[in-house]
Amino acid sequence: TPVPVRRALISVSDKTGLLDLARALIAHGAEILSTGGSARALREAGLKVTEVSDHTGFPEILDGRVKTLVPQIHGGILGRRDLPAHVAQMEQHGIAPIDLIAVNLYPFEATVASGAGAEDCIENIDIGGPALIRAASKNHDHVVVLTDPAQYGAIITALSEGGTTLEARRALAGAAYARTAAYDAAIAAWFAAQRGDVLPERLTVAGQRRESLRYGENPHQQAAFYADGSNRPGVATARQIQGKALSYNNLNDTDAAFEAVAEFDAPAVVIVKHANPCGIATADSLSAAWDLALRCDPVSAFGGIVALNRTLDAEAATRIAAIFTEVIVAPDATDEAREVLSRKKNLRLLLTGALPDPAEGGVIIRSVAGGFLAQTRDNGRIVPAELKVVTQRAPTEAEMADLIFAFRVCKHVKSNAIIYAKGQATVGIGAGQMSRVDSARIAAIKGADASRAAGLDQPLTAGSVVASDAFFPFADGLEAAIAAGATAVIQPGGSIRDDEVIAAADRAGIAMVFTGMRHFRH
Ligand code: 93A
Repeated sequence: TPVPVRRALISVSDKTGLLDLARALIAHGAEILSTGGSARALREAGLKVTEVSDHTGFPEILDGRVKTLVPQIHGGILGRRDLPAHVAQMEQHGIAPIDLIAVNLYPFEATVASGAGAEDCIENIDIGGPALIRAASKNHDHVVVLTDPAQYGAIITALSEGGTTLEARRALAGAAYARTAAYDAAIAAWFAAQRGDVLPERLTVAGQRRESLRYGENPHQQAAFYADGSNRPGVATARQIQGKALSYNNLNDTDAAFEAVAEFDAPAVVIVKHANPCGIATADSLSAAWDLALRCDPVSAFGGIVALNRTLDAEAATRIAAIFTEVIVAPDATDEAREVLSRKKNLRLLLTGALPDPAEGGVIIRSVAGGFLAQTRDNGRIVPAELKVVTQRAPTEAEMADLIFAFRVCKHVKSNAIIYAKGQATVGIGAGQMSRVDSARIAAIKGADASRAAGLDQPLTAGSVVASDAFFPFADGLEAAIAAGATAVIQPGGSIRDDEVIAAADRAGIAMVFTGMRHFRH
């Protein structure tokens, strides 16, 4: 049988939906108890409310640090209505039962995200709120616990049907403990970060489900998308303007594409398939960059994910929409560009508002059997001044610009990664091979295919530069690149056979630079 609400406690920092909830409670005969700010908001809306301090006869003290941490409140929440001894004790101490609490917490996460100082962050650690939530959740046999305005609607409906069911209260209790766990996880992470300890002894990963996905990588897998509260610009901050719902694979690929495109300052386009770029270019305009990115592998680009690093304009939108594209992601889009894309009903357009900072820190998580691996983000970025020329010939200025471009691309291509580039555009990408020499060969084959598709008599890799995400263990990978026509090479260096590799480069008269930094991506 549904349980009605005779007395409710409302104490919320986020006042969204507060008045609708309170009106419904009052309409169904409930008395409302509330703390300072929440009570004020209710009174100002003309609703009848009792201050917690009037109810308990004990004032809010210590700047509000102790508002609800009193026996009259916690006894009213925790007392079992089905145990005569509990009922008797509550009566003896003048404790009135509280049947519903609506509590959301001091905005600790948002305060940290705003860059506030330590004192401010600490003052935003809520103590009384989690205590209320945990108490009400424990006694969910009798008490409803609301921790999120998104939950109010269903409860307002339940009230009009006579009260809440045990099943509903149990679901809310589970959600409430997940919320307080995530809250404490955020606090623990903040303390660790204060100590400069990004990978602490205990690491709790918390997330808020953004959406349930139709399935995972495959239809027999369940999946959901969680946001971690960091608000890093990208899939988690994106607004979907049009198109079908995103799939798990779409989100994964969109993330890869958007992280990659953020590496470049000039107008840039990244086309991703199966988490690897199949074309990346920068140019004077997005539409020119699109043409170059598409040229790299027009076959693979079909059904791809396209990321752009600035506001999408109508011309670029028109060209991209000319081929089948699953997702376009950009910081923003002009009205004209949106109009162009609106004719492609299934195409998803995501606007993120901003670009992620590739140099930003942060922790990356990947699950393994029995646990997970955590590492700091690969925010390494090579700078020209730190590159070491190791061959007799130094790269020309144009070669140097392409070498830096190609190595930035490497960071976003699965290992073993070999990238041919010319004129700030990839012209051959070898990704995810178990041997580096195979990646070099595949990249050259892709380059030859692209050249044929573009109707060129000379392969695009002729006169290109080549980047390798890790050192060449033998000269063979380099020789494959030389055979494809590369004239300059960028690689981390550090192999015990560096001398052989440098000698092979010198024999061919090509230039080579060492970065001293590797970009494995697995
Ligand atoms: O300062 S607290 O840790 N001590 C308390 O006793 C307490 N009771 C409720 N924080 C406490 N709250 C929190 O106050 C609630 O979780 C809510 O976020 C906030 C609502 O305060 P107000 O109604 O004054 O805006």
